[in-house]
Amino acid sequence: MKSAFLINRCLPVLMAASLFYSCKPNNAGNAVSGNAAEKSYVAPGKYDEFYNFVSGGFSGQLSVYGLPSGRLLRVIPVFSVDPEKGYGYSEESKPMLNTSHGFVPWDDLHHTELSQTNGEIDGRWIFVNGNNTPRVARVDLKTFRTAEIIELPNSAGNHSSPFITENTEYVVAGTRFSVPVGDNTDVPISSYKENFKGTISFIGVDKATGKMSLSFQLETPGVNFDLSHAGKGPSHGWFFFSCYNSEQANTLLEVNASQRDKDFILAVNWKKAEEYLKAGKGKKKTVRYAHNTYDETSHTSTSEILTEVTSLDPKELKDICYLIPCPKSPHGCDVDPSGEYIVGSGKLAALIPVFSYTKLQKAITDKAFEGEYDGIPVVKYEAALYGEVEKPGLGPLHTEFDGKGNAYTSFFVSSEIVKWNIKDLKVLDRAPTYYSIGHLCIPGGDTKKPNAKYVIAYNKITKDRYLPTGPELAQSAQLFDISGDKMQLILDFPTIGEPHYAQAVSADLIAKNSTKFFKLDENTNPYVTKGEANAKVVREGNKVHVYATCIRSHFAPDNIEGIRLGDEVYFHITNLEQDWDIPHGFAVKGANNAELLIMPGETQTLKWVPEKTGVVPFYCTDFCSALHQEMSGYIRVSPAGSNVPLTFSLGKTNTPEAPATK
Ligand code: RUQ
Ligand code: CUA
Repeated sequence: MKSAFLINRCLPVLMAASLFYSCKPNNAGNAVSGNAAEKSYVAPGKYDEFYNFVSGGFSGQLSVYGLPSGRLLRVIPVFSVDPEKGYGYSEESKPMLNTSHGFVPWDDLHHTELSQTNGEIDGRWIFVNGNNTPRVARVDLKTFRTAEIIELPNSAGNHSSPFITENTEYVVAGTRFSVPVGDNTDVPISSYKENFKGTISFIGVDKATGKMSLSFQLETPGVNFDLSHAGKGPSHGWFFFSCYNSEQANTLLEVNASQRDKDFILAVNWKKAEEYLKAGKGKKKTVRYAHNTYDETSHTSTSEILTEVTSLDPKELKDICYLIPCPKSPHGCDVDPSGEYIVGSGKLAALIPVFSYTKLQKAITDKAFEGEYDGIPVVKYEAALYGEVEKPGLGPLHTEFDGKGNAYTSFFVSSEIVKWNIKDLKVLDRAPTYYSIGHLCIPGGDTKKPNAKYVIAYNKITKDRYLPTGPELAQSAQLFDISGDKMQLILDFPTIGEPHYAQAVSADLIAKNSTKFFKLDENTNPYVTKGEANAKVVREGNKVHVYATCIRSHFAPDNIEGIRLGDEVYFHITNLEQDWDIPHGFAVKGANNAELLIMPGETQTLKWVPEKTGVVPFYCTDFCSALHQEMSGYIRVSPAGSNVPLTFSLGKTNTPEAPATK
């Protein structure tokens, strides 16, 4: 009844204007059930059962919530600078944001993918994508810090990323915007069809260390790759990518890229691609991309620029890529836990097609092709189709699975989650979301072993759901209990930035491995100071290196004189604490960057270029002890050429022979 109403109400809008407005569910009231508070309540001092890693969208960061409480546990800086933590501001972390375009302090983070072993979440790392300046990052789940960022050449709008294979062999990244590739990229935009290409990057992941390397790229037709998922179980060895703009339009895409009834899912046989690579069928291409790694013993990142990638051409290597027609402008591309069913979600389609891996293989063997698209064989729709979910809702985006034979699909336009059965394709339940859901997540919901206790909706629009905060309102997550037959809304909570994909995992898998502090003995930072006795200030030309320590509740040294205008001062601060949860902060008046937040056992460096003479205080910004307010010091800046000697001290008056300068 309701869905028919919504379809009637929304469809004309959708079709007539080709716009992608969303409808507000008509019963958008208080749909929370009676025992909701009980189900989402986690008593003070008690731990949550799940970690929920939620993309921050245009915040560029990754946030971590506890479930079922919805409590925000942490924001992990990844692609955007974070003055709170000194990320992108400390000398040690700046190289993390280096790219072939130089230092890039922001990105748009869309998707999360936890590392897997045998198709199950292993709790070691989480990968995330940077959409704008194409990058993939790996976050270490021992430290909850960004460990590595790799840039992707020949890519733009790195959206179809970072999806992984069942043993984390590869992380993939398909380009959303096709771009001119090769030596001359200064071409007319109107030459799109001839000069613009898509690419799919396969990033290899080292089993032991997680270290990423760009293994190879596939050069593809100039379409827009949107999302993807790897095969699993029987379909392990294959990857599936949705794409839109098979029209290859380059202007007014909302109209011109919505012409065809069907776009495609690209099926990639990556095991075959590996064989061709081994057989030397790849072509080396000259490119430029940055690869940045953070080392947790030196607490320092390094950035290198790499210049080569191996490219495979599926037009020549015929049996790597096949296209499956998929209605219409598909977004999500999701593979069920068995690995047999591939679900395409056409944003403008009024049904959900479910493809069969077995049928696809047969179609390929039988050459059941309807032709070629840009040199890639196109499998007949019916030959790969398992069946269609009819009238599921409007604007399907993403699907997750419960491991009990059911799928949960998000519908942006009709603003709901719809539960349906994979075998008989019947709709079983629907629940409104407030409002306009994008992604959704079931813990392990894209793996072989979902943990179907909850589904979480990540909503684009909140309108009247929270107290107004001016023109900009929070996005939100909504938690549903799915342990019974019907979805039951039990909580909603605002999120940071715009949440796209998110993943959740049982806390047991991660909490026990969490680092408590860094061992000072193991600190190999070149500027470490392993005790107050070693604190010093050293001048090298106009560079002054302050080797300082901090421990409750003082810095050593805390008085420094002999700095001159024109100097660059590097405060290398080592936190001597060896205890959990005792960071110290460091901030200097007038510094034009940020604070440092230094973890126990760690060394971090703040660069400061004084721009006027005088005495400048510095202090600890993190309330670390009863005498935190006393944790401060002074640094004296004299004119260029001044003869004030360089001195430093703690607990005694600074050199009496240093007179005030006029
Ligand atoms: S995309 S809904 Cu990157 Cu679906 Cu956000
Ligand atoms: Cu250290 Cu406050």
